[in-house]
Amino acid sequence: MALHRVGSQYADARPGIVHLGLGAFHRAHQAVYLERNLARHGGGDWGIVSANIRSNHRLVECLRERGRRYHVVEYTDREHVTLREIGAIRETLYAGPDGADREALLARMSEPGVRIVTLTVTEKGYHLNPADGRLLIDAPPIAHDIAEPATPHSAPGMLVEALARRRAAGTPPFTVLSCDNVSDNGKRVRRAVIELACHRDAHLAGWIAEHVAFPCSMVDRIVPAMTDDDVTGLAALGIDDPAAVVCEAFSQWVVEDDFPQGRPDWEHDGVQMVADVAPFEAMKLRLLNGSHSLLAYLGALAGIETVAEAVGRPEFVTLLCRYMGNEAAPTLTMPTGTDLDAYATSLLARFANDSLRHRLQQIAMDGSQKLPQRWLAGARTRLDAGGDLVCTALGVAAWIRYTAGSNLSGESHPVDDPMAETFAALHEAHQEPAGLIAAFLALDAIVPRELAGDARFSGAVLDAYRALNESGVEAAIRRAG
Ligand code: CS2
Repeated sequence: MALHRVGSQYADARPGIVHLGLGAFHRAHQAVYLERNLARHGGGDWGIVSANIRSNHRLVECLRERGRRYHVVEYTDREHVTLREIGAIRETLYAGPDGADREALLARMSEPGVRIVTLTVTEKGYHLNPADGRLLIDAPPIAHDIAEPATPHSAPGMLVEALARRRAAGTPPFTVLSCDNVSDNGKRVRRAVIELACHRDAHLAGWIAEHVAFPCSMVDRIVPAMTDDDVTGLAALGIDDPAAVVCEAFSQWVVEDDFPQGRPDWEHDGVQMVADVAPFEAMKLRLLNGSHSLLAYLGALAGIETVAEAVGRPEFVTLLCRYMGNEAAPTLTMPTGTDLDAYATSLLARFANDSLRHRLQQIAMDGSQKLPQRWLAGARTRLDAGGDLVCTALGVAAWIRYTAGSNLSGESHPVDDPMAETFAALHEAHQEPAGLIAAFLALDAIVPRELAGDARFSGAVLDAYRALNESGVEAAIRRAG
């Protein structure tokens, strides 16, 4: 095996970025770009203070104990591995509900030297209605933050409180950069923050609307949750690092260039700084993430465990080609020169990387939050243009069947989704496919009304659902094309 090692060598870096959501993705994506930046400058102003606000206290402690250094293991394939040591995270904090470091985090976010706050809190961490982007004011963390804004529990609450403190101190605001797989992520987090601020003080909300920049960004790197096999693989490389992350070699970050208080010179670190992220975001969400979700639900129903195993089956490759080429790509308007066929081909190669164990169950979680931007927004465009939607409808049918909590052989799996209880109640109430499909499509927090009301779409989902139950995943895929 060819192992390439890259150490972390600069002496120090001042904290210029606070990050909310110290998960595997942040460690393998944004922190790697910042590591490159700090290495190039021999340190500088853009060290990261990284915090968890909801879960994983243990990781925060673990990084603290290890001097905040960890490894990113990038697999091009089984034979080519790059091992990076990362030192860009200079401080880790846990500001979960017990409040341990909450004040320390808010104090950091209020420092003039901190000019950017980045987020990977997952789709559900913004507490927005997935279908229309309105703030869910009854969600417990948001209700708490409306009642007690100075001790926030949610990500939008943290942002509002820190911005209020900066405003009161006459400190210019930070720029807010969402790095989650949400379409228009900057606009969405802006809306969440302003709506929440309105509950507190209209002047604060007005100040945020006028002075705070919320650029959009598109992030891409496949970073599966660590498995026991990964840990064994690392031990074979001589790495004993409980905070290590394993990922593919590919990485992309496209960022809207709107940072009034300054930013790292990311363009020299491989970040694409652009005027408009929207086309890149839609391309990635619909082609990559949309394909992932197709594999996740159909694969899980067929008892398949990982992405690489699924794309090892010809019927899944045919399905993805058809979905990307006929249903997703035609909904995109890309800058001239973008080669969507080449992008789709590169995705198939990335999915086939069997040095990663990317579990379908991981991708299948939180479907209620993911499907609107992955499948449903494009499906509306497609129907408006009079196109067909067989693969998307099959995906939706598979998702509905998946939420019953078992695969087609009757083996059970957990349904990990903020709406899991609603799904269970719908399955309980509707034994007949027609009623069940109608009830799921009527969930307007997920399915846009125009789409649910379109008989071509609902008919296709019902047909696909019946085909799945009657003849199984492989036959249902064959039927789709
Ligand atoms: C995946 C993503 O879990 C999921 O839903 O589709 O995490 C995907 O691996 C990343 O967006 C790739 O950039």
